[in-house]
Amino acid sequence: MAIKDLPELECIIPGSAACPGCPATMALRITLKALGKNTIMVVPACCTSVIESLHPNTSFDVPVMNIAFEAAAAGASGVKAALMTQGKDDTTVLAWAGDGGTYDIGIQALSGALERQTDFIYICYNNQIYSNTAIQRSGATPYGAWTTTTVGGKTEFRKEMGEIIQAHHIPYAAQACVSYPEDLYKKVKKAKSIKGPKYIEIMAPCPPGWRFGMEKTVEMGIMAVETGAWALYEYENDTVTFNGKSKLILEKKIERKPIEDWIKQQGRFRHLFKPKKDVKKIKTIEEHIDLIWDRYRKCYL
Ligand SMILES: Cc1ncc(C[n+]2csc(CCOP(=O)(O)OP(=O)(O)O)c2C)c(N)n1
Ligand code: SF4
Repeated sequence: MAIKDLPELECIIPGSAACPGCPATMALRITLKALGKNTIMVVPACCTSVIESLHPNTSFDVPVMNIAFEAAAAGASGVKAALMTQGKDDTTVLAWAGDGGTYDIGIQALSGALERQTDFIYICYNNQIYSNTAIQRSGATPYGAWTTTTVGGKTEFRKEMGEIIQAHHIPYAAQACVSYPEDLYKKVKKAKSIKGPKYIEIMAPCPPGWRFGMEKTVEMGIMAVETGAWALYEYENDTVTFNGKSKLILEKKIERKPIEDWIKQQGRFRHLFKPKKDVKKIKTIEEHIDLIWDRYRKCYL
């Protein structure tokens, strides 16, 4: 599929409150092209709850229920139950949350909904920070990254959310990236065709949060995949299948690019290069990515 073959349907109409170059809005456009208008979204506190509605206007052309930060998956479970009571089985329920609302505060509601086999799609757009409240660290923030709560660079590694999701043995999960819209579209379409809980996580490079120019969002996502900082894969029936460049990296058909190529373009890692290059910390980041890929190879090859 080529990008020109994506449906013309637009459920995110012009005039949103997103920053220029916003990955969340790009991901939403593609997701809703795949799901169509018969979708009800449940959105906790995050950038999207601002993007969607500066009262009295909205740029969303699907119904949205805003809910407390920790409650996206619980709210979606309630919406699904209400629809079932009304015999409306064909409406897709989509919980849409940031990484703060997923990895951290919303994880117990998410785990509960997955365990209850709720028939819904949960999408986490992962910009690796709490961006709506001005860039605090989350469980998804990578080691070494500056945020307003990790001023010298984060000292912990990011959580492996994909492995936590897989431990729930749900019918479908996937990792995608906003820079690969056709791949994202196909993964959302597949999720829509499967009954039960589905989880998709979308890498979403955020220009103000990561400190790069707004024209570079797509490039930052491509670099995340090509350096191995992010992997594209699908999880189905307890089997993980890598795709795109991630498959080639997994099978060692190509070398992943050095992490420095990616982080040196982001102001959140500037302290690792100026005033002096912090070779030790950059090596720590590189070695940790190698460790993750070694684990992927052991588990999934
Ligand atoms: C219980 C609670 N704590 C804190 C907040 C303030 N708050 C609103 S949005 C947000 C950050 C959300 O981060 P994330 O889920 O990563 O989404 P993003 O902002 O990056 O889109 C925070 C901390 C809140 N609304 N509710
Ligand atoms: S801070 Fe980042 S995620 Fe939030 S609206 Fe701006 S670009 Fe989008």
